[in-house]
Formats: sequence, structure tokens, C-alpha cells
Amino acid sequence: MKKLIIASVFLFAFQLNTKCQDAPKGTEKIEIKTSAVCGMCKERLEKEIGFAKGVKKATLNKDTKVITIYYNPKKTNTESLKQKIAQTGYDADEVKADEKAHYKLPDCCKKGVEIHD
Ligand SMILES: [Cu+2]
Repeated sequence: MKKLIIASVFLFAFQLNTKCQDAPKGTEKIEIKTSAVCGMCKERLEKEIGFAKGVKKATLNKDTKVITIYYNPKKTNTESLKQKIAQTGYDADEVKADEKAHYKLPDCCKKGVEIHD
């Protein structure tokens, strides 16, 4: 009997846990630190990454520079996502921004610029 109670508590906790997760079904979540500094960066990255293969959703927090990506692990992986961010001109964790792409960004979006609106 005791085992049954423990089992049902676990089951309940598990259900609660899955309910709280905001990741769409079949996707995984990753947070990547970028070098984004403003709303334009946010728009650019969310557009580029949001439409990348296997990506369900991409949201950038400008204040923390962290982009949260929900992706289908069968279609893409964290390495290609980081590469994609780098190709857009931004750092992605340990992956450095592609120099050419970074050079093409407007001055207000370049690295070393302080976070602004
Ligand atoms: Cu910018």
C-alpha cells in the first residue's frame, strides 16, 4: 500500500512537471549566450534562427543577451544552431561570430557596443 502511495505521488509530480514545461512537444530547449545589443539584433536573430531548419521557436532576451531556442533534435543540433548564430554575425557561447557577417551589421549592433534600445 505504501508503495502505491509513493508511486502515485511520483506520478502526480511527474504530471505537474510536464505541465509546467513550456517546450512544445518533441522539442528540446537550449539557451545560448549571444553578443546581441539592441532590438534590431533581437529581430535579426529571432528571424534568422526562428526560420532555421528544425527550430520551433527562438526568443532573445536583450538584457541578458541569451537566446532561448526550442528545436527538434531530430532535425538540428546545438552545434548547427550556434553556427547559424555565428553566421548571422553574433557570438554564440564559445563559437565566435563570423567576421564578415559581423562586419556587415549596422554599427549599433556591433560587439563592444553597450546594450541599448
Ligand atoms: Cu543591434
